[in-house]
Amino acid sequence: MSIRKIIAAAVACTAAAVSVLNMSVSAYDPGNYPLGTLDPSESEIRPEITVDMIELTPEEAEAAPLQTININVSGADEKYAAFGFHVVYDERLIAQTDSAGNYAAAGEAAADMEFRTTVSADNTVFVTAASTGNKGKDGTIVSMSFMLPSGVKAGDIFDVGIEYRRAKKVTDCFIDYNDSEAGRLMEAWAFTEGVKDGGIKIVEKHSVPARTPGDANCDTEVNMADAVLIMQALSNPDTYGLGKSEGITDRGWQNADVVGGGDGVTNLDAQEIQSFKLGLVDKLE
Ligand SMILES: [Ca+2]
Ligand SMILES: [Ca+2]
Repeated sequence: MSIRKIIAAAVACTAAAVSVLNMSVSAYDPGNYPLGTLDPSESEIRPEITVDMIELTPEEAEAAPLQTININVSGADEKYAAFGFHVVYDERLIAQTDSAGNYAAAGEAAADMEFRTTVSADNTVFVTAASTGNKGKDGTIVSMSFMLPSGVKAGDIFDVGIEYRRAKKVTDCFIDYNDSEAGRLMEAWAFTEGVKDGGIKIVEKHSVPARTPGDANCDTEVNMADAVLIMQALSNPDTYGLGKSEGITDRGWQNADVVGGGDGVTNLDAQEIQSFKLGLVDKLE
């Protein structure tokens, strides 16, 4: 398919979509995608198209009401030649334009593609990009900026979602350069399984990640390095102690206390982690 044809189809789609604009902001509905005989589970390429979900406290939102939301692709590095879809956002958000009047910018993963955006109606921005070859990469493909209203409070959610739309001969797309069977399956997967909506969520305070018993260095794994860090923190607290730049963190300290009924971090905790790694202890708590 030629680049002109792809872009023409995508842009024409925008015009057509205006006539079916009686939609609300909602989570992506995979039922919109016409599968026909395609079975997405047969697709070897399984792209995810993910919209950032940003969490802010009311104070943070007040201090920085202008927020950038990225749309990211994974699982399709150099597998796609063109994409087109509709970004629908909460009507309380005000989408920002750049100096040329564009409502969205290409991300680095779409840097080698020809990128376009248009506004098809209130709260909806159509984004499309196409290239001569499968030049679409994994990473951020689209960035948009939104202004939050003032006076937001905890519990407020401002959705930013992706919608697949089609009208007559023109449709949204996520396709490869040769318009191959594998590419058709890829598109079917992307629009039925791969879309993850996002937006801006106002929270009372940021959630603290759950404690991982034994993970003293907070790298998400429990291994001998954690036992070593505990022993270092105890024997050389000036370098490895709590609060030192190379030292154990608050969270790591909480993770480290795995034995002794909350008696604090001692060499017995390091030993317990070693025993766990040797299979002598079933579980750390
Ligand atoms: Ca660790
Ligand atoms: Ca302990």
